[in-house]
Amino acid sequence: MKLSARLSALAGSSALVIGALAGAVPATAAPAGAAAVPDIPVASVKQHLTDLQSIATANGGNRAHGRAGYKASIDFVKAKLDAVGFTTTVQQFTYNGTTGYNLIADWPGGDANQVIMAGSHLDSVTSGPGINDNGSGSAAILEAALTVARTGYQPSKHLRFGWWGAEELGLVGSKHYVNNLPTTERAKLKGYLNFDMIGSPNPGYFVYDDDPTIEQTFKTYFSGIGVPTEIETEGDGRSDHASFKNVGIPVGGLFTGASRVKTSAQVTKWGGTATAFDRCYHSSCDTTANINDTALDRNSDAIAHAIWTLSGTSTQPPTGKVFENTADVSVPDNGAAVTSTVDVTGVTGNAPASLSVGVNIVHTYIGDLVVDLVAPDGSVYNLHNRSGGSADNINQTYTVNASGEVANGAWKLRVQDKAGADTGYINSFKLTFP
Ligand code: DTR
Ligand code: CA
Ligand code: ZN
Ligand code: ZN
Repeated sequence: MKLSARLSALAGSSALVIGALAGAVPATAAPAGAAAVPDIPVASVKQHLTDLQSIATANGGNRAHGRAGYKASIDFVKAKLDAVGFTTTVQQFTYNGTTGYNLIADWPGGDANQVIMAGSHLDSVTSGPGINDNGSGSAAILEAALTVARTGYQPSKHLRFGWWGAEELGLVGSKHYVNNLPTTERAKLKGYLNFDMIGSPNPGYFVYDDDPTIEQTFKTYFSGIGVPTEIETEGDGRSDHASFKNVGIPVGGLFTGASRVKTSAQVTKWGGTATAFDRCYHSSCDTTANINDTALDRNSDAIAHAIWTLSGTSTQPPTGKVFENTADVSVPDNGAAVTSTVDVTGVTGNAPASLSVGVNIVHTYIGDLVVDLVAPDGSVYNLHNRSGGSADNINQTYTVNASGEVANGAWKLRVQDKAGADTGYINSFKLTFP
């Protein structure tokens, strides 16, 4: 029974709804298929190491923060990337009273809201040229970047590469980068891959045990070439991935070992000797002679596998995945809120920026109603807030930016009737991934 005299509906809410669509959300193009992953020629990676060795030799024997050899290393890498079409930026910072440099290189194209980044620190310690630590990681991602350009790879996601300064002084460069990255930009980083020491002379094959998708991507590669891997146990906090992990960005990476001694079980697994993985760690003998070519080749190819695999498809859930609850739920007149739940399963990653929310509520005065979408973690997205006056029924598809929410879990439609004399029920609640 409608009351004749009623206050007009409250002003509309500043809902997170981007726009209420009358029809279904149009299907987006299927994500591009993964391109074939090219082999990374280890000879090319080794040539970069030879060049970095020459830079160290010409600049006092090292490529350390604040020394001429470091800036020369940055200029060397930047020139190669500029020549093949990357958009490069040199980011300056100050540490210990001296200027440091990060090099960021973006490959034009791909979804700017979904960025995959590979990074390595380019600085050495002052005691040597730092060819394994960390010319190896720097040279491998450089060659991966050059291969992207050479093959004209156009991934679904946006590709970014980073070479960090002053890692040896405490992850200084990567911390500076992350600290100066706006929150909105951090949210776009769907994965950071770190490569610090990947050519150790007495190598182990370690995979960081951080983001499970990234970890599995590396493990799949190595099992595909018949090389057993182990979880990197001492990695936490020990290299630049920590800067990204500390702000909630998914991370992963590879490592072949430093001063720790290879166990006899690991010798059985990987060959080599029960001595340090890298006996020249942070020493003057960390030269081009301090590299195991097989390890460098395998890890360079693993890097390419991960970059192509993680960037070649969208993290958006499969097109047209629908989750619906059609059970009727009575809405008490001027009473407590009630809910209808859908359990989303089998969807990797986060929900999309355009999550389609189908709402069908039978009611004789929709101005009484407050309708919210509640995400699995409890986040509330208001869909309807007492608008519509005496109109009957809500039968609408809303589009919600739920990209900050993990897709899998129990999503709820919450409805409350906040005025007397009219009532109704939830007829159906549907989530459709674009
Ligand atoms: N801190 C790195 C070397 C290093 C030592 N343990 C790990 C574990 C994972 C990655 C790197 C490292 C350096 O000296 O640059
Ligand atoms: Ca190769
Ligand atoms: Zn080091
Ligand atoms: Zn290092």
